[in-house]
Parts: sequence; structure tokens; C-alpha cells
Amino acid sequence: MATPAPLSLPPFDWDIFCCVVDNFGDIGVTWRLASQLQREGHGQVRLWVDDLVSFARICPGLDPALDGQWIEGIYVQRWHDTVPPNIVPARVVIEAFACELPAPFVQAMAEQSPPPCWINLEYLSAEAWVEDCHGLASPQRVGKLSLNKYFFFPGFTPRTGGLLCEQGLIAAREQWQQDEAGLAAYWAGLGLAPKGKDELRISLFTYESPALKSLVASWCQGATPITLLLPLGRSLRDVLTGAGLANATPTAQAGDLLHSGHLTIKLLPMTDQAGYDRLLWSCDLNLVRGEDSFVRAQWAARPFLWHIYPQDDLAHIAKLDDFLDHYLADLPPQAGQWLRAFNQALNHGQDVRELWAQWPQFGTIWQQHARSWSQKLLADGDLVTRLVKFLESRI
Ligand code: TRH
Repeated sequence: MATPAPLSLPPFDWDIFCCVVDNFGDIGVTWRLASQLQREGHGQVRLWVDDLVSFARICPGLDPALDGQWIEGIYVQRWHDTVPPNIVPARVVIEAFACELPAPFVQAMAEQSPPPCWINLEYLSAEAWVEDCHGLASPQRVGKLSLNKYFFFPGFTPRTGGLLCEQGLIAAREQWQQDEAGLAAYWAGLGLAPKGKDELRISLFTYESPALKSLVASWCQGATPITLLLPLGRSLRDVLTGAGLANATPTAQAGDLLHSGHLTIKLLPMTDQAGYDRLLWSCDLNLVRGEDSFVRAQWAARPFLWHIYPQDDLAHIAKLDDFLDHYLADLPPQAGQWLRAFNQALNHGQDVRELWAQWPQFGTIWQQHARSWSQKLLADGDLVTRLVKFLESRI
């Protein structure tokens, strides 16, 4: 539950600014970062957000009507055009994804002694240039004063900022995936029987794509029983159309259970992020998108397909390829080629029936690969560990 702000606030160690461009990724990443910093004892966190209604979709305890509130030990401040008078910036100020900080806040930063460390947390990308730009300083003039802003790039290699992954997450996932009784209780909570021996459970949280129609159609027609866990959202129409259930789209609601051939579709409400993680951990295959669900699918140690956030100039396709170069490097060539083709077809909106038909051939090796990939990614530390180390030399 949200607690309204008291009159006086403590000094903050972290100010994190989030501008919600669209969807849930901007707030999804910054909320995970704020939560991890707070829970792992790195100090008091204030999170500035311009769209509390979107935030509340993934944080049900939040009250979008409040200007300031404490939630799970973090102070959430509605970000208006103006900032409260006499604002005292935290020791570290993070602007997420190059959102522009309010000018009076930057002025207060420049006047503070010593000034805060200013970080621009960038979008995740596997492109090679990220290694050269990670950690670079960009001098900023503020009137007669100056401040350094540092670029911090998440990434997949030791020379980047790594990926957000809170301590204890991997152990919690292991426990969850080995607990048969717990899993049966989880499925029962969703109104489903325990998973059948030959059944596949698949979660899907993507954007619109014609590829979904062909994928869902082949799930309906295939011999394997499949249950699709579908949080309500942008992919609903394509999924139901592929299942021959387009007529159900206008009235579809969370909780509905739909059937078409060998496919069962369970419509889910959006939950908090921990609930979404549990869904990813429980499924045999996850279709994810954007940045944060993409990273969390990797921590699930299960096969996943990535529907990358589309960009006008098709820049996202090169980004997808650069990620796949890393992800597929340790797979036998045939399996790697298949997975590359599958991800590309999904992102180009192509028919994927023939690709899905090869799941029986490659599913097991993909599952093994998903486990080793998740371990490999953490070998050089998670993003918060790397960020704190980076700051130690600058504060
Ligand atoms: O929602 P996304 O598409 O977000 C974005 C934004 O559009 C952003 O502008 C863009 O730059 C970025 O992608 C790349 O995808 P993403 O990043 O996966 O964010 C979804 C968040 O929603 C993630 O934190 C998980 C969360 N979530 C829940 O908490 N509960 C749920 O039930 C579901 C389905 C998702």
C-alpha cells in the first residue's frame, strides 16, 4: 500500500528520473533498479515518474492520485514540469534513457558541494560500439558552473554495465522450478491443472505481428497439447485471429479460458513484476519484447523468442542480430541457424509454421543452452554491482 509523503523527507542517496515514452519498459527498468538499490542496502531512493497510471499497472500498490508516496521503501515522486522548491538532489542522479532533467534540478545539482554524480542510464544493446561508449564522461555547462554526465550502458560483455539482476533471484528461480507441488499450486491458482507429460506451457507478451497468427495456427493444428498464458495486451487480436477466435477479441477478459484444436488459451491480468517473473519461470517457452521482459526471460533459463521494440529505420533488426551473435555463439550451427531464422521471422512478421515444426528437433538443446546462457551472463557481475563500483571511483 502507498503511504502519502510526510512533510519532511530524508536526504536521498539516489534520484532516478523516468519518463514513460510508451508501454511499460521505461518504468519497468527504473522500478527494478530502484527496488534493487533499496533492498540491497545502497541507500534511500527517490524515483521521479511522469506517468503514474502506467506505473500502477505493474505496481498495484501505487496510488496514481498522489504527488509523493512511499512504496516498498522507495519514495515515488510525480514528475511535473516544475520541481518542489528548495529541492536537494541526491548523491547520485540517474536520468534513464536520456530523459531530460528539469532545468531547476540541474541548477541545484551544479550548486551542490560536492555535486552529485550524474549518470545517463542508456537502453540495452548488444552492439559492439557500446563497449567504447560505456563510462564516458560528457561535460555539461550549467550557467558558469560545469558538471560531468557519465554514460552507463547495460550490456552483455565485461566491458559494459551488465544486466539488472537482484541478489538471490537465481536461487529463488531454481527453487521454484524444482518445486513440483509449488508449481501445481501455481497452476491451480490460475485455474489450470498441473502440466501434462507431453504438454507445453508458453507465455506470450509481444507487440502486434502477423507472425503470431501463423504461430498460433500451428499450435492449434499440431499434435502437442499447448497451453498459452497470455497477459492481456497488444498481441491479443493476432493471437485470437490465429486461433480462429477473432470474434472473441472485443469481449475477452482476464480469466477467460479459450480452446481451439490442441491449443488452450488462458487470458491473464497484468501482475506486478515478481508475478511476471514467476510466469516466465513456469513456462517451457516465453515470447517476450522490449528490454525488461527480454532480460527477465534470460534469467528464467528457459527458451525465449525476442520481439524487439520496432524502430522506424529498422535499426532494431541490426540490434537483434547483434544480440543473436552473442546468444547463439555456443550452439551447434544448425540449431543456431534455426533460432536466428525464427527470431528474424517473428520480427519481420513472416509465416513461422515451418520454423515451429522444428521445435521437436531443437527444443531440448535450446533448453540446455538457456540454462548455461543465464549463468554465463552473470559471471562478471550484475548491473547494480558494476554501477556501485563505477561510482566508487567518482564520488
Ligand atoms: O512494455 P515494453 O514494450 O516497453 C518498452 C517501452 O516501449 C520503451 O519505450 C522501449 O524503449 C522499450 O520497451 C525497449 O517492454 P518491456 O521492456 O519488456 O517492459 C514490460 C514491463 O512490464 C517489464 O518490466 C515487465 C512488466 N510486466 C509486469 O510487471 N507484469 C506483467 O504482467 C507483464 C506482462 C509485464
